[in-house]
Amino acid sequence: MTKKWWKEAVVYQIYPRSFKDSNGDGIGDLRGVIEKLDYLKELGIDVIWLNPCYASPNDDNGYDISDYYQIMPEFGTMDDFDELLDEAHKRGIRIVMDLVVNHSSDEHKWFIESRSSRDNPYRDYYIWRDPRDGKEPNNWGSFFSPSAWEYDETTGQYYLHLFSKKQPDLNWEYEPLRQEVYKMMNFWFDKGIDGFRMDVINLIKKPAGLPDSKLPPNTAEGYSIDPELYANNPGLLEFLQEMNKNTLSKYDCMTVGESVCITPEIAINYVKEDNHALNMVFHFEVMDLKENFDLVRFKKIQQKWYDGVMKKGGWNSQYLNNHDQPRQVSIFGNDREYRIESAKLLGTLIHTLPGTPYIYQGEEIGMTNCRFDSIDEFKDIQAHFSYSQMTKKGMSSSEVLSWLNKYSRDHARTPMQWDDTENAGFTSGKPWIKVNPKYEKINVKEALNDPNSVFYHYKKLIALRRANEVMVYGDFLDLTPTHKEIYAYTRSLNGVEWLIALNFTSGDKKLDLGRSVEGKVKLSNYPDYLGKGQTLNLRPYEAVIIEL
Ligand code: TEU
Ligand code: CA
Repeated sequence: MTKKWWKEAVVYQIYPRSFKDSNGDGIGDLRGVIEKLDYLKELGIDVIWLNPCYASPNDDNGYDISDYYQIMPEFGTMDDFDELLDEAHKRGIRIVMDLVVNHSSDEHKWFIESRSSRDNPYRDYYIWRDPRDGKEPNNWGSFFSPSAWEYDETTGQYYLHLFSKKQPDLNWEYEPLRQEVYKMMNFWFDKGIDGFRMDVINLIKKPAGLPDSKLPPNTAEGYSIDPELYANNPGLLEFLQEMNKNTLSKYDCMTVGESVCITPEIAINYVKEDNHALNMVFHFEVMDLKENFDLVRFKKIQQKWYDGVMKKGGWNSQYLNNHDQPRQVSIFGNDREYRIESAKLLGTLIHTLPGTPYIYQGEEIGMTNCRFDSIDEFKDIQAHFSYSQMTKKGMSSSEVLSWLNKYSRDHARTPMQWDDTENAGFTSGKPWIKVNPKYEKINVKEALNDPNSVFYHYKKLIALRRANEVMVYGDFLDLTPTHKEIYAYTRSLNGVEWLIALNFTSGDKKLDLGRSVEGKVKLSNYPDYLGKGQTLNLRPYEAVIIEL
């Protein structure tokens, strides 16, 4: 396995809007990130992935970019960005930006031009089609609105938008558009950034002829949202390779491509080193378990991605939450009696499974889901779309609210909890979104004062990874593929063998592993270790790393 810094790194994701507000307008900003760099240095992370901070009307919080060369004024200026990059680099922290090029904002100058007339030079930057029988060109549904098509009076055609109607899809078939994207990427690389997380990158190639979806309608209005049809279309790899040749290959950078509906069989083509496309992808297979977690299925997913990607010359990512997902401790752990233990267990899991671990802001202090009391408290466009779809399909508004209270993207977007002062120390003004009332107990200040906090467990995990190649390059062997409650596996490299044993339940569990479980404890979320001979003896949410 070739050695690369991005395989050894731990990435910390920052959602700038909710991280730290430096000027009291209630919105997190880049100077807020600068203020907290020493905190991140203390944690020990290697890379920051910054969610979009480009100019945007914020229909989808920055995933609708109106100028790829400008910083969103609410977040600061280009000088602030340059300073952030510089200050991060001084501390040995790299910065990865979000690349959102499946779509732009409808307020981008390309789209304003494009929609102005059929023969405008920018017309083909987007995907325009004639009406079919006076209606949409096909039956596609959008992730954020019923139809994926919006009619534009000026030119009498529809444009495609897989997300909101303020996020028109870019036309990757058109070479000048592709060259504009590469130029823009090189602009950021030349500033010194260290890579890109690529938003829904496997949607940029549309299926030839834009055929109707064969799925039965799945929106209340009769359209079919069909991610499988939109994703991984023939020709995508060639686009990624062209991008690599024109941009990525010229820099020492890392890339991670967010990819919907992706399997290891498909992903290996994008991330195999010899294919010169991406370094790794984010897949959704683990996230798909969130409404019905099943440890055996989770293990199968890990095994499949290890065999199908890591063993075949590619690399994986490991994450359990991000800005689009509920808080991991509320979904995969126990955010009540065992919040601390289970938060540490989940951290141990993603740092010891094969692949690059991604921490989402607040995860390192065990932040939980928030309670939202009415639909108005939700800020996310997707929450409002789900609310309207689910109520149209017959759910009561209280049923939808309780669903959103588990799964909304806004759980990740409540402000980072810095201390127990008003608004969790996030802002001196009025926060743009509700602060989770649990901040009085769960906050950074508290965590830093408690040697047993989730924070220090993460800090130790990161330090262990830095000091022990076995955590990065070690072979992975699942010892308990069918066990529903305990996950035990080894990582081994050059004669060093580590056993990782995790109890996913709130009960005491014993298990005869059929091989020795004794050795030196490298890290645990309990003060002692009860494993003897061949028998694991784990307390609720116990997570141990043993050097055998
Ligand atoms: O997310 C892509 C995506 O598939 C999400 O809409 C996902 O289905 C959902 O959030 C899971 O509940 C990316 C970005 O991460 C997201 O924030 C953007 O809204 C979206 O693309 C459009 O740019
Ligand atoms: Ca601010």
